[in-house]
Amino acid sequence: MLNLIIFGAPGSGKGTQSELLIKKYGFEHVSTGDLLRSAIKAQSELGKAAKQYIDNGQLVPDALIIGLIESVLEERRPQHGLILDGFPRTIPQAEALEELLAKYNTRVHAVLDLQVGQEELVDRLLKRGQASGRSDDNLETIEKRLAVYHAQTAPLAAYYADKGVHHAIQGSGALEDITARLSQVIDALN
Ligand code: B4P
Repeated sequence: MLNLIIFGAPGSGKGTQSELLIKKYGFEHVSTGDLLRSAIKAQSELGKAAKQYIDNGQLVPDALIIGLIESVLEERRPQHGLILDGFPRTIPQAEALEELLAKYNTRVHAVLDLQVGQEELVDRLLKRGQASGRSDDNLETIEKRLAVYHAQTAPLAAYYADKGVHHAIQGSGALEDITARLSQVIDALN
């Protein structure tokens, strides 16, 4: 089974396309953003620690995220195939993921990097903010999240290109066209 990372800037469609791919292929979905928002809602220790970072547009510290992923992988055995959505977001997270997957004798098979222009990203997130009221979808926080993405997360594209698993995917346009582009890569791996 395949372990995929769906990668891209905030608003690039990671969550949206993950859901469509799960319907099509039946992967397990692991979204660190969703897990953190659930932890905040449940007012768990993790949620309390994560809230201030998310509301400020910053990344939650690596140690917290890596601990979270470790327990999720224990629960949902990676042999069944995963879509990791929003993780890893830093080089230390990527290194930790490699070690964790190796424990299950598996690895990252592909990184699907959704590429969308900056203006469109801001536009999508502002629209979502109006509809969902998500605390980090306001202009000031969106701009911070995009800056954090460029500084801390975008370097992962080169990290995974070096490993031969990075795929750049045009992330603008109709949802089904983007799913078709992602599927081409997945089908070629299968
Ligand atoms: P996430 O929940 O991962 O938030 P995100 O990067 O903004 O992406 P999201 O999944 O929500 O949006 P999508 O691209 O699907 O993380 C939130 C916060 O949690 C982070 O800022 C950070 O603080 C923390 N966090 C999470 N993971 C972490 C980690 N590993 N390490 C440290 N901190 C972490 O975009 C969706 C929007 O675009 C939707 O509104 C959708 O309708 C729209 N859209 C999608 N496709 C479209 C299309 N083709 N055309 C038009 N609109 C489209």
